[in-house]
Amino acid sequence: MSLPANLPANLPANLPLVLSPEVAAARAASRPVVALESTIITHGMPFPQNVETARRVEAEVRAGGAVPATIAVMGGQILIGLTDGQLDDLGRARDVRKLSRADLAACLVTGETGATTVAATMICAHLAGIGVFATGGIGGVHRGAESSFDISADLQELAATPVTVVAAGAKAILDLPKTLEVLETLGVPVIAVGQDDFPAFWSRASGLPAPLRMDDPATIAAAHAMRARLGLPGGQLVANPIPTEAEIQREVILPVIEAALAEAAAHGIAAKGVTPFLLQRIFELTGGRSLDSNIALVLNNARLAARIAAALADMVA
Ligand code: PSU
Repeated sequence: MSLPANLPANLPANLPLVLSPEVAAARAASRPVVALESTIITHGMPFPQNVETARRVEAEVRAGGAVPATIAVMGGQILIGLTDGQLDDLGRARDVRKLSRADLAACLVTGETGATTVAATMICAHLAGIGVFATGGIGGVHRGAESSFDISADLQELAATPVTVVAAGAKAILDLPKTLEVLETLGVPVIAVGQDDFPAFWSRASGLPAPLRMDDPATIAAAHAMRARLGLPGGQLVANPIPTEAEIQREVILPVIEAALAEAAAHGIAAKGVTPFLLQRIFELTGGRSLDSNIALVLNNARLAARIAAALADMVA
């Protein structure tokens, strides 16, 4: 395997990692970088809103004083920071693999194109020395998990990999009480921002208290650094509620979720297919409103992640 020319000196040289020149320069100078995932582009939103949103999210990170690093797998390499053309190709592509911890290495070996989920993005961000990552909502414990055993690998990754993930909570299609229970069991700090309630993706409130609350990005960055000093593995989940003007009230979205779940069950949708199917059906059933909310919450998360990354960089400097 050829060595990427633009690796900073402090990264192991045999990794199949290619940092964009902008990300490599920021890393080398210890300037703030925010990782961004690509499954939200390929499996979470329709074209062309997916590409438009990815660009707006990157712009939001830049406006917050950090460098965006959108992560995907192409041609046997993990790309940390995509060009505009690569972003567009990914947004239009079909049959892109949805990569989690289990299939990241396989995709690198076969040379297929793969989009990274929260779990895979955390792994790649950590390999590239990036500590902060913004997404929409993490995966979690699916409803009916007591018989299906469908629990997202994102939860286990939060327990294993030291990256702070900024999300609008977990997607409300999930069983949120069980998701919080598993996060507690795994020792993952769940930190609500600006409120006590754990946010529910399209809605600000879930009716469930978050275990921790921190309203200041510098405190979140300090907690990230403290975990490293203590030698604790794993990251933090920063649960940032959707802006009020963009939220869909729980009583409005819950019946829509129930309808989409019933359809998924009737069609026998399982495993990796469940979340993309539900997001698409909820988009259709809300006449596109769920997508507008999803876009607003991702932009909001990118803004906060940039501030946390900046605070972390200040601590390192
Ligand atoms: N956030 C969004 N939309 C998405 C996702 C996050 O706003 O589609 C993706 C993330 O990549 C996350 C995945 O890891 O959904 C969860 O998939 P699953 O439930 O199959 O683990």
